[in-house]
Amino acid sequence: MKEKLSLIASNALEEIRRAKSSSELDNIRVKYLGRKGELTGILKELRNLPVEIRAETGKLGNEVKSSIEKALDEKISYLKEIEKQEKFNKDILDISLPGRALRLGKRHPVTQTLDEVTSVFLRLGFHIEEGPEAELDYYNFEALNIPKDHPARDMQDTFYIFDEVLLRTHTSPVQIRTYLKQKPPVQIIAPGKVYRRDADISHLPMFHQVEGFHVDEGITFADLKGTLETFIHKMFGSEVGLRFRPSFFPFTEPSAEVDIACVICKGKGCRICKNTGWIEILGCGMVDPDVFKRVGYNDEKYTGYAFGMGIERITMLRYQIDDIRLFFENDMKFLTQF
Ligand code: 2U9
Repeated sequence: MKEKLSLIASNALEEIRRAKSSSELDNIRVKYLGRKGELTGILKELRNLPVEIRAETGKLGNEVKSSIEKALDEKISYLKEIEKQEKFNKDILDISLPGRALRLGKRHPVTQTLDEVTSVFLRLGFHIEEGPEAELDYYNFEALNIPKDHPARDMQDTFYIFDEVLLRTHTSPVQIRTYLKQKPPVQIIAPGKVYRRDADISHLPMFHQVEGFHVDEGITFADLKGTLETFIHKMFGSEVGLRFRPSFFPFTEPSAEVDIACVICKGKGCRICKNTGWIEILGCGMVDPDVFKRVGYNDEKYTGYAFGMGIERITMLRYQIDDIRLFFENDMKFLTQF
C-alpha cells in the first residue's frame, strides 16, 4: 500500500505540475481527492490493514493528501496570477493613441455679420436697445406715420397675431419705445429678428435687421453721411465706392438709399447688380418731425437721423451668396465654410 501511495503522490504532483488551467486542476482534485478519487479510495481501505502498520500507513496517506492539496493550492494561486497578468496585458490602455478630435461649433454666418455690424456701431458711440418681436400695431405702424389706410402698408405683408398685435415687420418700433422712455441725446442701434410674409431667393419670412438712430440738438444729414460712410468702409473695405440716392420712407424726410459699388464686378455691370454697377445695402433719412411730435420731443430743438439694413443681405454680399434660403437649411457643408 505504501508503494501505491507513493505512486499516487508522484503521479498527482506531476499532473499538477503540467496543468495549464484552473479547470484542469479541478479535474485533478476530483480524480485524486474526490469522493470516488484514487487517494480517497485507498484511505478508505486503511481500516482493513493489520493494526501494526495501520497507523504508519495512515500517517503516510495523510501526508500524501496534504502534499497534493498544498500543490493544488499553490498551482491555483500561480495560475490565477498568470491569468490576471494576461487580462491586464490584454486590457492595457494605450495612452499614446491619438484622441478623437472634438468638432468645435462656430457662430452662424448671419450671427457673425450681426456681431461685426454691432461692434462697428458700438465703437462709434452707439448703445444697444432691444424690443419685443410680438409688437403692437401702434408701435410697428401707427407711430411711424403709417396709418391703417396708408399705401405703405401694402409694401409689407404682415403676420398678425391678433387685431392689434403682430410680428414686427422692422426694428423701427424700438425707436418709438426708446423715445418714449428716454430724452435726447439718444444714440442707439436696435438689432433683431423681423417677420414678413415673403419667401423667395432673396426674401424669407424671418430675417435680421439692424436699425440705428441718433437724436440730439444740431444733428444733420452730414452726421448721417459720415457715420454710414465709416460703417461701410469698415465692413466692405475703405476702397469701396458708395452713393446716397434720394428715396422715400413714411418716417423720414428727406430719405435716401445707400448703394455700394457692386462687390462682384466692382462697378462694371453684371447679373448681380443688374448691369447698374451699384447694389443697394441700406435705407436712411432724417427722422420726420411728426414722429418727434407724437413721442413728445420738441421738434424745434431736436433733429435726428435713422437708418436700417438687412443683415442677411449684407452677409450675402460679403460672401457672394446668391440664395438667402441657404442660411436656414442647416446644411453643414454650407455652414462650415464661414
Ligand atoms: C423712425 C424713424 C426713422 C429707419 C429706416 C430704412 C430707412 C430702411 C430697410 C432696409 C432693408 C429695412 O431690412 S430692410 O428691409 N430699412 O430702408 N429704415 S430709414 O428709419 C426710421 C425708423 C423709425 C421712427
